[in-house]
Amino acid sequence: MANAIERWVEEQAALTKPDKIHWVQGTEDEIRRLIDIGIKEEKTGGNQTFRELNPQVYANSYYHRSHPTDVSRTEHLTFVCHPNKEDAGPNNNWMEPNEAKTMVSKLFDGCMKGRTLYVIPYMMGHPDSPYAKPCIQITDSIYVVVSMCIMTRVGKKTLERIGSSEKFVRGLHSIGDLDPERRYIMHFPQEDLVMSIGSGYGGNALLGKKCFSLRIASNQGFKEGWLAEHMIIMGIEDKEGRITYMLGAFPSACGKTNLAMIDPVMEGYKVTTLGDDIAWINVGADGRLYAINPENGFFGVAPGTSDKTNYNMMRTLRAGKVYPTLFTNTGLDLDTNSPWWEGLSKEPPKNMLDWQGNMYDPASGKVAAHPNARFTVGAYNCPTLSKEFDNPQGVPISGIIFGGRRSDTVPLVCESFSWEHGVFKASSLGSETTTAAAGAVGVVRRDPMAMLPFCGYNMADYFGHWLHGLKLKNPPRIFFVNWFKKDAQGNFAWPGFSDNSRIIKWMLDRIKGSVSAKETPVGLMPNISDLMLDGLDISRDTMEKLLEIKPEEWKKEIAGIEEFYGQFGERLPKELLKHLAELKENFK
Ligand code: SAT
Ligand code: MN
Repeated sequence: MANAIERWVEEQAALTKPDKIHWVQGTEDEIRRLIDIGIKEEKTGGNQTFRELNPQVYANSYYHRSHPTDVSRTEHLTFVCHPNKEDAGPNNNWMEPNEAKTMVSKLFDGCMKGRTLYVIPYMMGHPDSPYAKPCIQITDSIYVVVSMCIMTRVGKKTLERIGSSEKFVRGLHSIGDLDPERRYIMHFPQEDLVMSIGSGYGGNALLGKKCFSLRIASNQGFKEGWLAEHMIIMGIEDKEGRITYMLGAFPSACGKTNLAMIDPVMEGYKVTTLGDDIAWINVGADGRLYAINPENGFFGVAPGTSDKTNYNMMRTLRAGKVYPTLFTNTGLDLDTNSPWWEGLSKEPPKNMLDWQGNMYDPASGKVAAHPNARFTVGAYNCPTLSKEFDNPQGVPISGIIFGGRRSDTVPLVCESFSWEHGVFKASSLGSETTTAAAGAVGVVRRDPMAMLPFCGYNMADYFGHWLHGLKLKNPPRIFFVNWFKKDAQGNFAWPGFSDNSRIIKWMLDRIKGSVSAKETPVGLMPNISDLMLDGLDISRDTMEKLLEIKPEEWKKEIAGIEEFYGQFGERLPKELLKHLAELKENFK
């Protein structure tokens, strides 16, 4: 008698009609063999899947070029299919579940003819963690299989954990014909099911990532009393060797990964990394929040990453110790056979292919790497990886940092008056858009908790869950940062990167209770004299501007929040309206 996994795989095979079925084990040998197939493979969507890179430069690493239209998440074709439209909320595309399944099933019908169907059993979270979840993904892309082996814990333990149970998260994926018009990412939260076709891009195709660990899992957390969040997890060790764990939420490509691996400028301080993208957060017996990173690797933006901006990530990329490292849609330096991207070095290599495989001409004014070119690398390669990375219980959280990219309005740092006030501020977080999602770049978009594209249910209910759904006795402090404020000349006023640790230091002092803060209309803010600015070439005047609250700007901000809140109607928690009214009052 076949078990539930086998039955489900058989059904999907009957639909997609592959030539072969391959059950992935996730061993080093197997990954090696899959990469070899990908190296030999004549064509996949117009490209060789993998090309071996120079191990002298990046150990154990491979180059991949995607289909030119398949370079980012496609939010407009991503659907959350609750039976009831209102449960998906105004922030999600919605389709009735049966209609959605019928529609995509037609696209899946026979889509794997002549291809291999790979079955990937994987865990999100350490297999020993009570918070981990077993999942099965089916895919027809070797690139996706190898990426999943890097990003998640693939292997037999998942099959053991599922056993004869029906309870596992199902993900059906095919690259289909890579036609952007026939590219759908469908979520069925009622069934813990994702169906994704037409894309090989991380967030669309590695179904353990945004699809499960955020959209489906946030809905599970809503029902079960926990949170699935778009957050980094880091530990900051002070001079006395005490480690304080914090979470940080920023929209994609806002320097989130750099923050997770920051090298503090303060003598004696050290950052340890637990996660750069996703946190699952549960309430412990002591009423505190505990976070685990469900992932096992980093899928980061390459452009802008360098020894200067993120030395620890560069060391991670060069390590090649555990699992191969992938580079996708970067340029390819033909002289050294190594990847290159804007920001890696001042001068581009002389003899280079761009991300589409054409000779790169620096005079063309075009970029060599796609702005959303990515690396995929195993977490154990990270020199700053926390000793607690595999701790099944997770780490206790003392602070949450929210941030966005704002040229004005939002000060460098600010602490909320309370948990509830922090939820209000986080629910109205705004950020200027970047290239990680398809669409216009540089406009302010409200992105609550940096979860707008990832919340798998009505965001009004999600705010309610933050306010009332957790049995919190000991809430962490909530901080808001903006590293991106600009001066009158349009330049960033704050140096950013490792100097951001100075602001983290203030947060640690707040958590310890060793510094006071100023009350302002928008929250608690530092006295400049309490910030560690030694060795930083920044004027008092610039610092004041960075911490300035301009009523004209905030009046606009309030109008923006009101407009954003309007779409939730009656479902929006009253507490948030109360805080909005107070904010308005503060500026009268
Ligand atoms: O692939 S991810 O969705 O994780 C990255 C991104 O596009 O934001
Ligand atoms: Mn992300």
